[in-house]
Amino acid sequence: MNSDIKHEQLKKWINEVAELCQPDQVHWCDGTKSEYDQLMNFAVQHQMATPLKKRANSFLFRSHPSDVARLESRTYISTTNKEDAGPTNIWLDPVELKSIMSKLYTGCMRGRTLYVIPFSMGPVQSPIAKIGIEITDSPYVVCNMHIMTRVGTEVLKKLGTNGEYIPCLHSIGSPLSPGQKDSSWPCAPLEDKYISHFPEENLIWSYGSGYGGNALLGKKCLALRIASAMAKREGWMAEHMLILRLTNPQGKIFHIAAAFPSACGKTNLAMLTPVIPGWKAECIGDDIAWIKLASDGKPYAINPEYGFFGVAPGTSYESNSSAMDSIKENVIFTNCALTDDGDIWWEGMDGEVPNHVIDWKGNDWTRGNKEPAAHANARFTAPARQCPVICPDWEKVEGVPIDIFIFGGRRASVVPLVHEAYNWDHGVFLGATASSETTAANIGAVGNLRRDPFAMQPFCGYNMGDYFQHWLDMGDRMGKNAPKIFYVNWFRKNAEGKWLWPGFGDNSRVLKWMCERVEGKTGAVETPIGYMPRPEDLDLSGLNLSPEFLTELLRVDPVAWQTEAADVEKNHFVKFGNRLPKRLTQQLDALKKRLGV
Ligand code: SAT
Ligand code: MN
Repeated sequence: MNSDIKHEQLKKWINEVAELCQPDQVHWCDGTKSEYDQLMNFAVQHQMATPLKKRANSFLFRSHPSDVARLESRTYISTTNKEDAGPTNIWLDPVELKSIMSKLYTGCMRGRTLYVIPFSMGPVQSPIAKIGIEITDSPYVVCNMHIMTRVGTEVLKKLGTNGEYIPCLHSIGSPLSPGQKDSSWPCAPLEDKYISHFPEENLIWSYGSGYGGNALLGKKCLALRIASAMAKREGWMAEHMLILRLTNPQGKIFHIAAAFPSACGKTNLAMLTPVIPGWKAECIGDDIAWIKLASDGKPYAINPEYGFFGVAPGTSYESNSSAMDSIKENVIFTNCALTDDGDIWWEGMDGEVPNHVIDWKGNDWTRGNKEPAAHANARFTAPARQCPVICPDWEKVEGVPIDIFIFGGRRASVVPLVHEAYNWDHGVFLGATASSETTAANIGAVGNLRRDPFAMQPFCGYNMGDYFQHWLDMGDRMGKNAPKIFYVNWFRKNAEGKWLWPGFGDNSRVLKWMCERVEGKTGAVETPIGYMPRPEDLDLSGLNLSPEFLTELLRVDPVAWQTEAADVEKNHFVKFGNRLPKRLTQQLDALKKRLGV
């Protein structure tokens, strides 16, 4: 196939990388099913994957116990000036970082195949789409990329002889000497792992990890970190947002884009089954939105991905039946448990807990074992087209017009079920001060409260202060077409530690209120933190929610919010120095005034 490639610069880059990494051979991916099947056969033969008897064309992989999630502590934004990476990113000088990594890359693919994956983020013909070329030595990565992105010949055709692409270099960092037996999940030790971004030259270098966002470089690395920097330069938005279409009983359509941190229920909200009669929900994307202003002045969003890389534990017919129906066949499972009859299992799945499974580490596990059988960040990789509620317009090249932005996170206390921004600047303030308890999607402590602005803390490829300004600028450009902005918290608990809100399909009640706010059809009260629904403004019919729970869900505690405001001022905004837009300081002052501080 190499001889068919007409893009001289691309061939040159591949040759240079091959010389550096010294693979046994080079394979150009064509994205076909037979290519996928061959790679899966290879993985099965080498005991890297287990075919599942109960799910057609589906496979289970178990990762190395040290390589189970994104690694924020080894993720770098490498810009000429440190200030351009900003206070929320880890920075290294590009010359230094490239020198360290070039040494690691030297000979790192010995005994392996170098795969060249031409992929498109977004429908190939979409004016919003971007092309990437990932080089990897991991068949697991190639198969995942087949599902998560549009891969192959069509992409190369679009690239032509001199089209632009984003180079994404990946190696698991585990060369094989002649005759050496491979392990089932080769990877490099922690101190050699690097997930590096050079936004000034749209370049990604990743080394040492084979897991998720560290290795499937189209996702967080390209579609968020590099794309956010491109979007800033080019006047569009790359956001960590699901995209959802809601249709009300009168047939009016609303599009919602919602940002929540990793493992906070984006996939569940993206596929929700409304509990309120007559409302319909359809999924467009579950993780990333690329948004451009069209000639009508409205923001249009596409989902740049082609599949779902969803958190498995907790997914069930009860919590997300559409996700369960999306994963019946053609799925890659990672770090789930294996049942005795050849199916997968995880904590929170419907039905009985099995008596015996093989756990994610490959060991026998029996019911009652204190350790979970599936890793908390176990994942399924499934084609988006298999989702029963995928929107017929999910691949529309021009995207869908966004009416509502939502921000949120996991907060056991303080933050009420929902509040609405007073205006665009206030909405940007809500995004900029978003906070959440950390989850297993990143290697590190779980449950720690942190600021996660716009759910982009791990994914913004430049100075977050400049990113805040970009949001303000986009609002100025949109004017009256700017979507309304809301903030939600599905995770508030009572004093006994019980969830106050049922979540999942019942979240449609909150979305209904938002749509009615957009239409000017329902009421709200002004509170120090924003507009909020009165109990009678929410459609709670058929929900058995105690009045005490409802009161607590909608309660704004001024003292707790004074503490929040002080935390924003002293521990958060202060980090951004002169890159913090004045308009956000004004929003903080206005909040403090409303709180009587
Ligand atoms: O591993 S990923 O980065 O793709 C998943 C996530 O953190 O959202
Ligand atoms: Mn995500």
